[in-house]
Parts: sequence; structure tokens; C-alpha cells
Amino acid sequence: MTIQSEVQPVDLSGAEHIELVERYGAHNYHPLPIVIASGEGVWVEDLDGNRYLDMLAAYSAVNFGHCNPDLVAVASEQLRRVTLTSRAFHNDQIGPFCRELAQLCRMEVVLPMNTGAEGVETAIKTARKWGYTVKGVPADQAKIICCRDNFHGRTTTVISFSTDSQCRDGFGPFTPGFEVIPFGDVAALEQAIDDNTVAFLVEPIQGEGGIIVPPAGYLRDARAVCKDRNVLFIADEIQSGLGRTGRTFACEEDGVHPDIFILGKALGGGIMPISAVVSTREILGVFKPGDHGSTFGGNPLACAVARKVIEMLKTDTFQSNARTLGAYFFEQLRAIGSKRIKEIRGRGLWVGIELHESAGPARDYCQQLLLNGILSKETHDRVIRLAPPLTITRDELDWALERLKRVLG
Ligand code: PXG
Repeated sequence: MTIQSEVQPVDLSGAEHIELVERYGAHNYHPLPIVIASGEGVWVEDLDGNRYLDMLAAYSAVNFGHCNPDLVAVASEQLRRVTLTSRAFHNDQIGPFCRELAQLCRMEVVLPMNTGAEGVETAIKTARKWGYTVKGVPADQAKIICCRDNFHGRTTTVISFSTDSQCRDGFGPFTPGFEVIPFGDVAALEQAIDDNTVAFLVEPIQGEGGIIVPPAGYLRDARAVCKDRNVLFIADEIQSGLGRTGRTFACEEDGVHPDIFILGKALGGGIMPISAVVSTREILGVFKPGDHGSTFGGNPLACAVARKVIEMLKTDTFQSNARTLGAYFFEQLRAIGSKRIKEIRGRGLWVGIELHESAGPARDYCQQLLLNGILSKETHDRVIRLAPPLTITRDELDWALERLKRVLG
């Protein structure tokens, strides 16, 4: 891996970089002590040339590997053509992007934004406006149902329906219009729906909640309830989607096609932030010029990269690798048989290892894995999360398993 000298002169040590962030950066994160200087495929390198296998993949934004050559080629070419036009004008990437993403999702219309949280905000606005203009909900009475232990982002509206106190404490007042029910409970959904309910917003598998897979058939039944009661089923596939679980969308496992997909993270190939709300003409048709937008949304650089991502997903190569190697990974992890492990759960190449309380905090294990050349990240106190790029090979997975056995065994 070569570092281009135009990028930046690297004249600081790792410790000095960390000190800079400590001193000049807000303390809204607590990163593990590694300073990444380059990345290629599933590997990253620190300033001293130590290599690590990245088993976090930027929370699934790097599903196709670091600096994926096909994506870098497209991005480089687009960088030299045009990068940002704003939506005041058309550009020659957004139309093809919208068509290709709509087709991938078996939908009709795409609304591009940038971050995941913006995608969620956009879906909320879509559902509310649909409620008022199509369903006939009285003004300002729309209700959206969400699940306990959800994670949909960090904006003030999105944290309004978070059940994680740290996400909310000190950030009120909150946006009204949300009701929280238990995840995995269809009866609770049926009960919560009233005449003013416009949508049910759900992660097919809860990521930040701890890689929580709902009971089989839950999504299918919830989807049927929504259809029956004229409530939009919104699937937040920002983390679960685009190959991670072995399918293009995690919803597919239950044979579910939602009313609205929210996509993000991997859609930008780990190169550009791009998110999207994808739905039908009836639903996204509620927007009129000036209702909603974003300076960077639909920019040609992000759209060009996302188009390549969509093309790559159409080959099923990444989903298929996630299915095959995911099955192998789960089998090998379960074979470790450690007394520290309470449960191993997930799907495809998305694994949560929940530890017993007596095993100590998950972060300590992530630290140990780091010393053994593996990047991972805890979620909550007890769950080690593993989500390598979907380009990982069996040899690389075996390399990781050897170290996971060492640390967890
Ligand atoms: N929905 C889901 C299911 C997510 O996992 C978001 C929405 C928000 O996406 P943005 O792009 O706004 O972060 C997520 C994000 C972090 C962090 O550092 C975020 C996520 C996972 C881990 C860490 O804020 N997921």
C-alpha cells in the first residue's frame, strides 16, 4: 500500500495523532487506539506498517472492501469530470442512478440524500405527508410506530424515538408523533396502530441494538398487518442491506417487500456518503418542488459510485460470498465453545457475539483482538460485533478465526 505524498505529509506518530484528536476534536467518540493510514480490501495498515484485518468495515459502509479498485476507478474518473452541481440543475449521473436503484429495489422512485439519518428523516417526512395527503390523517396528527432498542441515527427527531438514554439525555425537547413498541412482537404492532398511524419504521435486523434477529416470520406478519391497516412499512436497511446478510436486502429472507426502503452506508461504496429513500410513485409522489432537498443530495460523484455499487450487487457475488462464508463463519465460531460466550447470532457476514457478564466488557476483547491484528467493535457492553467486507476469502476468515479462538477461547 503506497501513500500518495500529495494527500498529506505523515510526520506525526500514532500517539501524536491520537493526542491531536484528544485535544482538538470533540469527545463524542471513544475510538480504539489505532491510527489507520491506508486500506486495501479487507486489510488496513497503521502508520508503522502494521496490518489489521478489518472486521468492522465501517459498520458495513465498506462492504466491498477498502479502496475497491472498480469503485476507485469510477470515482477517479468522475472526480475529473464533475463532482457537484446542486439540484438547481440536472447532472448526467442522477437519472441513471435513480433508475438503476429503483430497479434493484423493484420500486419506482428514488429520493437521494447523503447520510443515513437524513434518509430516515426523509422517510419520516414522506410518511407524514402521505398520511395527510393520501390517507387523510388530520393535520399534525400523524403517528409513526418504532421499535424498542432501535437505532436510526442521531438527529433530534430521530433520537426522539430512541430508547437508549445516552442517545437522548441532554438533547430534548423531542419531536412528538412516535410510539415505541417491542421489537419482534406483531401483536404489539396491531395494538399500537390507530386511525392516525401512517407508518411502521423497523430495522429488519437491529444492528446497534446488538445484532438482534427477530423471530422467523415477524417481518412477514408485520408487513401483512401494515398492508391490512393502510400503514406504510418502512425498512431501514441502512446497515442490514446491500449484501451484508447474504441477500441484497435483509427483508428478502422473510419474503418481504416494504413500502419504503431506506438505504445508506454501503450504497456509497465506502467512498462517498449517499443515502436514498426508495418507494413507489404514489408514496414519493407526495413531494413537490421545494418541499425537501439537500445541497449534496444526488451529486454526480456519489451517484457515479453508487451506480457501480448497484452494478456489482446485480452479480450476486457479494451476497453469495456472505451466504457461503457466513455459514462457515458461524459454524466455526460456535465450535469455539467458550464459557465466556452467551450467544452467537446474526446472519450472513454479520455476527454478534454476546458475552456472559462474568466475562467482562466486550471492549476488552476488542482491545485484545486489536493486539492480535483484528479490528472489531463492541455494541453495548456485552456484544462483540464482526462484519468484515463481503470480499473476504476463506483463508482470511481462517486467519481471523485462529485469533478469535485465541482471544475468546
Ligand atoms: N439506520 C441504521 C440502521 C444505522 O445503523 C443509521 C440509520 C444512521 O446512519 P448515519 O449515516 O447517519 O450514521 C445507522 C447508523 C455512528 C454509528 O458512529 C452509526 C451506525 C452504526 C455504528 C456507529 O454514529 N449506524
